[in-house]
Amino acid sequence: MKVPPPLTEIFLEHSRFLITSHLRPDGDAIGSQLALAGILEELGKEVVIENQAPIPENFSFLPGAEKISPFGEIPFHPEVAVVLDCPRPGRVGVVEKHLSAVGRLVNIDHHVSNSGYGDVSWVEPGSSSVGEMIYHLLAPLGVKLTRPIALAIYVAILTDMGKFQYMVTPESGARVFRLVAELVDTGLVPYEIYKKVYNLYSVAPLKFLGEALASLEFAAGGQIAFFRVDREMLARYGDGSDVTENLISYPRDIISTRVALLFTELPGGGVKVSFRSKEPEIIDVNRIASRFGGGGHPAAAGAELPQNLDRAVLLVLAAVEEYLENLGDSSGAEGP
Ligand SMILES: [Mn+2]
Repeated sequence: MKVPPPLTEIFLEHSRFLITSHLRPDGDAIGSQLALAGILEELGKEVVIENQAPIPENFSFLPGAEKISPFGEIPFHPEVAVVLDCPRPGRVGVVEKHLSAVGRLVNIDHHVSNSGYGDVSWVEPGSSSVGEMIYHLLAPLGVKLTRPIALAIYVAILTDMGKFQYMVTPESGARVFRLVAELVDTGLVPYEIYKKVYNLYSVAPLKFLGEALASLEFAAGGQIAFFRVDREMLARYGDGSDVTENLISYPRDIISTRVALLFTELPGGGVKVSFRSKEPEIIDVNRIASRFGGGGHPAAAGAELPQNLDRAVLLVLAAVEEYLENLGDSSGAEGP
């Protein structure tokens, strides 16, 4: 993984930075933002992190979390805006209004669907997470790995790799585990981090999970497993963003399932669709999601549809079924 020299230069030459990431931030969005902010502060830079929404509660234990401010007034005029983990700049939501006022835009991402926007763009589709990419900024910028930076990168990798499940080759597995070992060497306790990130002791996500699992549906002879979560169901379990987080990982353990889908009705209308592929080399869900204006990775992607829930389910199921039918016989049953 090689950091483009113009990126190193932009971080060294400027002194005021705005960092942002995508709507409904996950562990990689939050972790990579805090890690980059930590690195820039070690260099004596002024940094503000601005997201559309406040930090999710399960990430608020991270050092520096109080630096993440919701959209509003920025205390200084940034020279450089850095967008993390966003295939398109529009994914940042209302913060996009502030991006246009900043002279230089930097795009750091690992989504294969990234459009390459920005004055400086660094995209590594083979990276586990943006957090892993941020780690590689340390050496060229001459910053030592501190425990708070290591913790932020650890959470980015832990969450984007589904608790270290998704490294799909020996090479990526060894690379990520070596990096994680170095992070843990700063004094991290993996079990303590796991408990904080995954809300081990809260009741609502478990009750929600029970109801959702009981309503799991199938299509294409069991090859597709999907959940539909409507607003009424979400309302019964709080705000919903953290209760739906891990739902989609469950159908992957069903033998017949090749693609898992989660349809979540959005408060403002429309439907968020999450796609997961158990065989990303054969079934590239980024390609299916991109047909609906979304994108992501071959193994995990997302899209938002303007239709109502039932209509969105029909449209997406038809697209996935067509994709499966077009795979032909040769690639069919032989998953990885
Ligand atoms: Mn990510």
